[in-house]
Formats: sequence, C-alpha cells, structure tokens
Amino acid sequence: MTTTSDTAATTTTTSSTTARSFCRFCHAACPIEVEVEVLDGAERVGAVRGDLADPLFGGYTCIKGRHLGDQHHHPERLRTALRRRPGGGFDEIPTDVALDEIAERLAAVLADGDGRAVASYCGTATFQNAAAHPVARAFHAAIGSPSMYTSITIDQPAKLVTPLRLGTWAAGPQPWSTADVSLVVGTNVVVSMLGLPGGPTFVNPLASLRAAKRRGLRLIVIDPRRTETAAMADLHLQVRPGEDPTLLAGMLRVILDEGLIDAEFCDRWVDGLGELHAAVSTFDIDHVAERTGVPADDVVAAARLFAGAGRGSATCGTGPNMAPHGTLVEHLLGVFNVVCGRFPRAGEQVQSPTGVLGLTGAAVPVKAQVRAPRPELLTSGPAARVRGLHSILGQPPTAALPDEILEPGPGRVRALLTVGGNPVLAWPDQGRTVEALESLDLHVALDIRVSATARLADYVVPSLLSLERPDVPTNVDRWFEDPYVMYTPSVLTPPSGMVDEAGLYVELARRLGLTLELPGGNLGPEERPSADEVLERCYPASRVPWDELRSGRGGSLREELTLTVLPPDEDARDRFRVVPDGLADELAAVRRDADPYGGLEGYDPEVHTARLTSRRLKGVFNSSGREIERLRAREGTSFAHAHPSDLEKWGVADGDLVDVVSPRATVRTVVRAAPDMRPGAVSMAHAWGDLPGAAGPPPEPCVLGDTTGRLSDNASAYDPITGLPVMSAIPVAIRPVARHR
Ligand SMILES: Nc1nc2c(c(=O)[nH]1)N[C@H]1C(S)=C(S)[C@@H](COP(=O)(O)OP(=O)(O)OC[C@H]3O[C@@H](n4cnc5c(=O)[nH]c(N)nc54)[C@H](O)[C@@H]3O)O[C@H]1N2
Ligand SMILES: Nc1nc2c(c(=O)[nH]1)N[C@H]1C(S)=C(S)[C@@H](COP(=O)(O)OP(=O)(O)OC[C@H]3O[C@@H](n4cnc5c(=O)[nH]c(N)nc54)[C@H](O)[C@@H]3O)O[C@H]1N2
Ligand code: SF4
Ligand SMILES: [Mo]
Repeated sequence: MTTTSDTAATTTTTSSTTARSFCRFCHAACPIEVEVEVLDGAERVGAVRGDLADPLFGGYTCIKGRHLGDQHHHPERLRTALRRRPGGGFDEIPTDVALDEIAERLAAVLADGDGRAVASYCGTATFQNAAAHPVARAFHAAIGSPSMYTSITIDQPAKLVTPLRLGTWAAGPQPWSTADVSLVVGTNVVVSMLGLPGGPTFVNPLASLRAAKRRGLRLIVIDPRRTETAAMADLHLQVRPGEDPTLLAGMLRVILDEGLIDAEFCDRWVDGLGELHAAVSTFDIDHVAERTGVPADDVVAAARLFAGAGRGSATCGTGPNMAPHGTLVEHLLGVFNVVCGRFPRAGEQVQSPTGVLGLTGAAVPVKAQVRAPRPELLTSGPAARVRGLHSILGQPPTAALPDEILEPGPGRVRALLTVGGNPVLAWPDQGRTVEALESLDLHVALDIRVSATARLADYVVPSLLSLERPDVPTNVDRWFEDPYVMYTPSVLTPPSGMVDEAGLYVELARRLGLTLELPGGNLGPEERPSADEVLERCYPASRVPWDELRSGRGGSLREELTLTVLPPDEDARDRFRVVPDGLADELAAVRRDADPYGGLEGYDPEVHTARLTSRRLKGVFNSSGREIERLRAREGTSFAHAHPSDLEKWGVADGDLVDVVSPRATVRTVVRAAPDMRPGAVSMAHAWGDLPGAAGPPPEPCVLGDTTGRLSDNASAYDPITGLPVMSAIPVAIRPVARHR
C-alpha cells in the first residue's frame, strides 16, 4: 500500500498521547484534540474534543466529531477486501489480491477501446480527502475516460452553471463578516455547516450568527420550515416549497420598480437590466403572495431590507437547488447581488478567491472587475448519451449515470468505481439506480463498511478513515474569511490492507502501468509515494510552503496571506449578463404554469397535494453515522415532519406510520407533528433506509427509516441544463398505514 505517513502517535508502549488534528466526519474541518491510547501495541482513539487553542473555531465540535473513535473502531468496519461469490454473498480476500483482480478486469474493459466505459462516482467522503479528486482526475485522464462523476451534480449543480451564464466578480463575494444584511434561501447552516461564500459562516455557526446579530446584521431567511437558522431571522418568509422562482422574481420586481439598485455599479458592469425588469414585471405582488403563501407585505419588506442595506449577499442552499427550476433560483439569487453591487471594491481586504492556501490555484492578484460569462462551456464538455446533457466544468451529470449504464450501444458505462459514496441511498430514483448497478460488468466500492451500495458490488475495498491519513481542508479553504491555515498529520498508524480514496487510484494505476499526471508532477507506476508526498503533488501552488505547513500543528491565522483588492484594468470590458439565453422564457413559464411539475410522469395535482422537502440531521452525515449507536439514538429515524393541522387532515397522529407517495414510488416512515413546518410542506432527511425490500416492512418504531431518493424520477422531469430531477418540493400524498398491532 502506498498510504503510509508520519504518525503523531507512538505504537510501542502502553501510553496515552494527545494529537491535534481536524475532524473530517463532515466537510467542516473543526479542529480537534484526539486522545490516542496505546494498549499492547494497539492504538485506540479515546476522547475527541474541540481544540480550545484554535484561533478561529475556538473549540467548536458537534456530536459526530466527538464520536470519531466509535467510527474508527466500529465493529462493522471493513478490515479486508470482499469479493462477490458467484452464488451470492462475499468472500474475504487480501486487499492486494482484490486490487490485482480489479486492475485486470478494468484492463479488459479498457482493451475494448473505450475509456468512457470506466466511470468513477466520488461521493462525499472524497471531498473530505484533499488528495482524492486530483488523483482520481489524473487516473481518468490516463485511461482516457471523461466519466468521473461526483456528488456535486446531485447537490447544487446550478452553482457550476450560474457563473457561466451570469459572469463572476474576480474579487469574489463581500465577506459576510462585514454584511449589514444576509438573505439566506433554503439552507440551514446551523445544522448543515454549509459555508456558502458571502453567506453566514460555517465556523461555529450559531455563535457566529448571534455575534453578527449583536453587531447589527439583519437576517432574512426563506424556508418552508422555521429552521434553527430561520429562528434567528429578522424576517422569515415561510415559502411554499418549490415556489422560490416566483418569490424571488416578485422581490426583484420591487427592487427594480423602486429603483433600489446600485445604479453606478450597474452602469459600469451590468448588461440586461431592462430585459430583467421586463421579465419580472409580470410578477405582480398579489400573484406572488397567492402562489408562494408569503404575505405581500413580507415580500416587499424583504426586498427593501435587502436592497436598502449597504452591504451583504444573497445565498442559496440545497433546498431550492433541488426543487424544480433550481438553476433559475440560483441565478436569480446571483442577480440580487449583481444589481445591488454587493462585491468588494478596490482597496478592500479579502481572502484569495482561490482559497487561503491557494490550494485550488495560484493566488492571483484579485481585481475589482467582472469575469465575463462563458455560456459556451455549458455545452462544450463531453456529451451525455441521454437527455441532451453535457459535462459542465468536468462534471458529468450523476442523475444520468444510471442510464449511461443501462443504455446499450457504444460508450456504455460498464465498470464503476464507487468511492466514498452511497448511490443506493443518496442518488435520486433508487429504482433506476439499483437496476443500473446490478447490470454493471464490474462494480467496485471503496468504503469503511458494507453499505447498501457495497452490498451490490463485485468487490468492496476497505478504506482508511480520516485519522489514518494526513490532510488539508480543501473543502472549506475557500470559505474562510480569515487568513487561516491548517494541516494534520496522520493521527493513527494506517492499518495495513487498506487504501484511502487517492491510494485506490494510485494502486490501480501502478497495476495498469499508468503514469498519473498530477499538478505538481508525474507519478510513475514504479513510485511508492507516501500520502504526504501525494498531497503535496496535488497542490503544488499552496501559498504556505509544504514543509512549513507540515511542521505546524493545529490551525493558525496568517495575516500576511490577506489580500487587498486591486483596481480594475483600465480596459476592463467584461460585464455581468443578468438575462442569459433562456432565462426570460423560463420565467414566463413559471408565471404561466399552475405548478412547477409539468412533464412529471404520474403527477396528479388532486392527489399529490403536499410537497416533500429535505433536511439535514445533526447526528448523521447523509447515510453515514446511523451505524453508530449513540448517533442513531439521537436521531431515531428519518421522521416525516409536518404541521399538526396537516396530520389532522390526513387522519394521523404523531408517531403513526405513514406512506409518503410520490408519482414515482412510495416510502414508509413515522410521522411527527412539527409546528415549525409550513402547512402543506413535509420534511424528511435523505439517505436513510436500505435497498428496496431489503428490510421488509419497517419495524415499529421504525428505527432505520426509508430513503427519499426513491421518490424522485430521473427521466420524466429534470433541469434541462444540469439534468437534476425533482429532489426537493417533491409532490406527494400522505397516507396512513394500518397499524399491525
Ligand atoms: N432526496 C434527497 N437526496 C439527496 C439529497 C437530498 O437532500 N435529498 N442530498 C444530496 C447531496 S447534497 C449529496 S452530497 C448526496 C450524497 O451522496 P453520497 O456521497 O453518495 O452519499 P453518502 O451517504 O454521503 O455516502 C458516503 C459513503 O461513504 C462511506 N464513508 C464514510 N467515511 C468514509 C471514508 O472516510 N472513506 C470512504 N472511502 N468511505 C467513507 C459511508 O459509509 C457511505 O457509504 O446525496 C444527495 N441525495
Ligand atoms: N449534520 C449534517 N450536516 C450536513 C449533512 C448531513 O447530512 N448532516 N449533509 C451535508 C451536505 S452533503 C450538504 S450538500 C449540505 C447541505 O446544506 P444545506 O443546504 O444547508 O442543507 P439543509 O440543512 O438540508 O437545508 C436545506 C433547507 O432547504 C429548505 N428547503 C427545501 N426545499 C425548499 C424549497 O423549495 N424552497 C426553499 N426556500 N427552501 C427549501 C429545507 O427546509 C431546509 O431547511 O449539508 C452538509 N452538512
Ligand atoms: S461539524 Fe461536527 S462532524 Fe463536521 S467537522 Fe465539525 S465536529 Fe466534525
Ligand atoms: Mo451534498
């Protein structure tokens, strides 16, 4: 195995040491202190606590992070590779043997001449390993395969699209720490830690929000649920799920009608204001109020509060991105920032838009000017074989992957490496997903345990976990508003017979005789680099030299890394385009149609009268965590939360079993009366449950829940640019289930 590295703990004596590291249970990278006990030569993670000495996070952790030990030493943790037996079930085999066989079978697929046939799906765990994506990309380049899928495209793929259609500000968004107002749409940072640039910080979010409000921040939240974040809001618009396009168009109309824009900024940098005004002018306030369920006065007040403030951005999370017209919503939010000129100007201090560490590129001088839209990039990437979709910025659409596997013909995806992801529970349209996974010629899963997806794989390869490898926080590097840097060595000695997400590709490349062209130099098949050497070769442009990074322990603030925005080039001519091709038509369709479900097969407005939204739970991370008893105990199951008045309407009581019926499928769970929900909206967490039918009828109480992904339909209604099907604001009926006792 290549994945060895310096370790901070000793393995020889019976002892206890404390290592400083950062948590990677989720993306948020909270700095931690990890007690490592060594008993008879075996290391065990003891207590995990927040690093009180950290200058930014100040010791924040959540319940998941504090259970990192349980995750690492879980009895179900996979310690050797598994190979599917012809008759069903798995045989344990040495990981080296599994990797040899996998490489051989990949070579056979590649020998047929089409690199496209070999795909990867890199799930959330790959985002918590800085080396994973650069190495996976190099592997795909080496085999000539554009089929490198990630969970980004079933998350907020509109975030790839908006900059290409609207344009970007080279100096990034205004830092949230200087905002007077913050407009937050369909995101719940207090639970999710989603640190959208320009929006509320993910660093100790509740305390940060409280402090910001004390200094005068006005918070506007648009969410059908009175979330933990909405509870902090000055103005909470409890929108009907799926109706944000109408609400935002109505608010933009108010801003434009009342001339609340930054006229000077718009003159200099913005094209299409007149077209925009015309496109939103049909969204009269009475229509907006009726359609969205938000009182007209609140719509107007929110528009005035946002546009009337001096500084502060609008940001959008997963909820509306996954609802119908997700790219439209994300674009309109971008337009709020553009017309109000909410961007840093020359002389202001900002972090580098490439991240404090500059991990994702050299720290270029940042200028106060627009980078032009690049709409041609929406269709110039490799074409999908279905639905007229394209890879956008190197990201092929995951929601089309099942069909790429199932559709016969040249270019069919025949082999899949599922790396740190759980398609069976997390992809939309579980029925189609399972059908596709079962028809692969080769399916390999790299996981820490036998997940629902791994159960369908031909090989399951045991993965190293976070405390067993060095890392830098690539996910959040771009989100820090302070010049904060951090590195962790491997806290534990990496167990033998396991690889990490990058190591899998390194091992396969070696066996296939491939050279991986990494940003910091080639990695030849003869080399056996340490995990630290791989990391360094992935990020040669780090603004802090690697030796210096590695010699530090814990996070630190580096004032010298702060950047000052430079004036624009004198001949800067690029401008934002607020109404790109297709936008006015899409807005007109929103205004015209009675609901956003045109084309959704089986949809009946008389039957599917409720709208199912998603939520995150503090105790679990997507499908990860509920295998850990103390985390599962906290969450219980994935309840269907709905307003008490809805429960009455459906004839059910808190704690009853219900069927949640979408036009595509049904899931069963326990209903919970939730006064924080808007009537007509239902809220469930995703990625619970199991393979369809695997668990039989749910026990009572239904401890393992069910998976909402089954309710989506990939094929009949999807975003025409991103291919994302309806994954939030899913139209559903709620039906009581006869109790079996
Ligand atoms: N209906 C609905 N569907 C959704 C969403 C929603 O809101 N609603 N959200 C979507 C979003 S935003 C996302 S990002 C996707 C998530 O999609 P996925 O990334 O596919 O799902 P996860 O459950 O995060 O999968 C993580 C897997 O990695 C394993 N794992 C945990 N730690 C490690 C590790 O260190 N190494 C390795 N190799 N494996 C590890 C876990 O056991 C698990 O099997 O789901 C999407 N699906
Ligand atoms: N503890 C924990 N943290 C996580 C995760 C987890 O599973 N657990 N998952 C991680 C992942 S993969 C991601 S991508 C991020 C996501 O981070 P967020 O986007 O903040 O995710 P949620 O907390 O689900 O917040 C989505 C919100 O959108 C609202 N919503 C749903 N539909 C609509 C709609 O149509 N309109 C409007 N206006 N609102 C709507 C929901 O009520 C919910 O409050 O969280 C990450 N963090
Ligand atoms: S929020 Fe929790 S799980 Fe995420 S990094 Fe911080 S401690 Fe870990
Ligand atoms: Mo996500």
